[in-house]
Amino acid sequence: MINDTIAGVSTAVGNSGISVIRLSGPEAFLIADKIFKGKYTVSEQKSHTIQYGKIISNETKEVIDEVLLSKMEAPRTYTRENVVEISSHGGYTIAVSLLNLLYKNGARPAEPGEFTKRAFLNGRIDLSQAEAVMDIIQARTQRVSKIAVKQLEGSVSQKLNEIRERIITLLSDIEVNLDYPEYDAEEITLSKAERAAEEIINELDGLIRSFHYGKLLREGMDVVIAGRPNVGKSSLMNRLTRKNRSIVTDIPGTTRDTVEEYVNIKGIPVKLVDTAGVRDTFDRVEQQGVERSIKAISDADFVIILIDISKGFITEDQDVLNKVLGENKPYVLCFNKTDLVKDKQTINEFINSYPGAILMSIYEDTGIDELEERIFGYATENRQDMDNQVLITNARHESQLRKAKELLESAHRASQLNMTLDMVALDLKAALEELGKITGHHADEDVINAIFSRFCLGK
Ligand SMILES: Nc1nc2c(ncn2[C@@H]2O[C@H](COP(=O)(O)OP(=O)(O)OP(=O)(O)O)[C@@H](O)[C@H]2O)c(=O)[nH]1
Ligand SMILES: [Mg+2]
Repeated sequence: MINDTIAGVSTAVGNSGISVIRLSGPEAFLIADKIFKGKYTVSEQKSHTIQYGKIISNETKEVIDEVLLSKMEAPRTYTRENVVEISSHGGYTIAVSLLNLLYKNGARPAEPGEFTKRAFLNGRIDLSQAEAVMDIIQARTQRVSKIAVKQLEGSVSQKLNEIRERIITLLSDIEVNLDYPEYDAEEITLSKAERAAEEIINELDGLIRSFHYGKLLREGMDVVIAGRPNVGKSSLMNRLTRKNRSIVTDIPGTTRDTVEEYVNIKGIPVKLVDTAGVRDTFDRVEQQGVERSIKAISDADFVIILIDISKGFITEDQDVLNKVLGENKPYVLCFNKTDLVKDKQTINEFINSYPGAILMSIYEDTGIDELEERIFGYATENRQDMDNQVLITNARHESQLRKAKELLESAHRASQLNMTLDMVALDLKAALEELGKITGHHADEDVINAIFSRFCLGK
């Protein structure tokens, strides 16, 4: 039972137009009444209305600020508890004095994520929805926030409940057979279990597969620009970020370290990494840069290999390509500086020898759109329709789904091999538990605390 009242600033700390201080718990109205003077007391005020008034220190009688106070009576509130929100002028010092006043009058400082945790503990949302709240706050592109909002509305929870429901139905069939063996032959129930398990595995598989796209959307994708020196890597970095982020000169070996910058490519958050040109060198600084380039390639989700078409595809280019192939990374070849090649014949030969490569001139701004399209295409792999499906974006959820799938596979094997129904039931029950950890039906306290501690204060 939660019996204390918490308070916290829900807006960003610093100077702003207004700041909102939130109180939640059984004493919220009583505590607010001790420091608020308006036309009505907070206890008298109608629920879900706002009133104007003053915050007055009950020790010094000093007016702290003039405010608007919203009253929301349980259970129709964010936490399902009595909630008061005070909108004050947005200065840091005012927020601090107001909070201190609330603490002196019986509230306790809210921990990070504690308001949302209460919404979870009071049964308003499940764990996957609470995690979606944090994803909405942290979303880097609109595509990501759209998916998080769907999860908050319960898309993941609904899907999981459907799957849990199917497992429960199967389990109850098995229980009936165990209790009344005269009802059905055990083999019939076993073959029923085999089919049902197969269907459930397919459902789980679909969700697990959606995580590839979901993860890219949520965490972004690391795209590395690689190539030998002087091919235009830093120029491409600057063009894609629309900033003068990297130094560009005609001296090979200009970039000595990896340079990172975030960009939004058609709704996919991308971390672009410009690297030092890869070549054999005796310069010790450059050597270290080259080592970093190679490390960047091995950490990449996708590699852009840039080639200077006016110099042809030379051994050093092949070395870079071999590194990328050796790491088994998805990549695209871009032949840059086409503006320097006047004869069509050479260009055509390149296209024929390297199908799928992009012709590019950063000077003439050609090939850039095609490159962005290619990066987006890789991230989504024709998965745009997935925006409208249930999408797993959370690594914790994915790992629970995998555990549940393994247990169902074990149940499937057991029924296939005509083992006892008891053994099948055991696996199914364990799978239910693993799924329950996603929504919080079965989550243990440590997991719950770890999840909410990553929230920001006041949420
Ligand atoms: N003609 C032509 N020159 C280009 C093009 N793109 C880049 N350059 C020039 O190529 C030279 C090298 O460009 P950078 O972007 O510094 O090349 P880099 O690959 O980062 O080189 P390192 O950092 O030394 O590895 C500069 O003089 C650029 O202006 C292009 O599309 N056409
Ligand atoms: Mg460079």
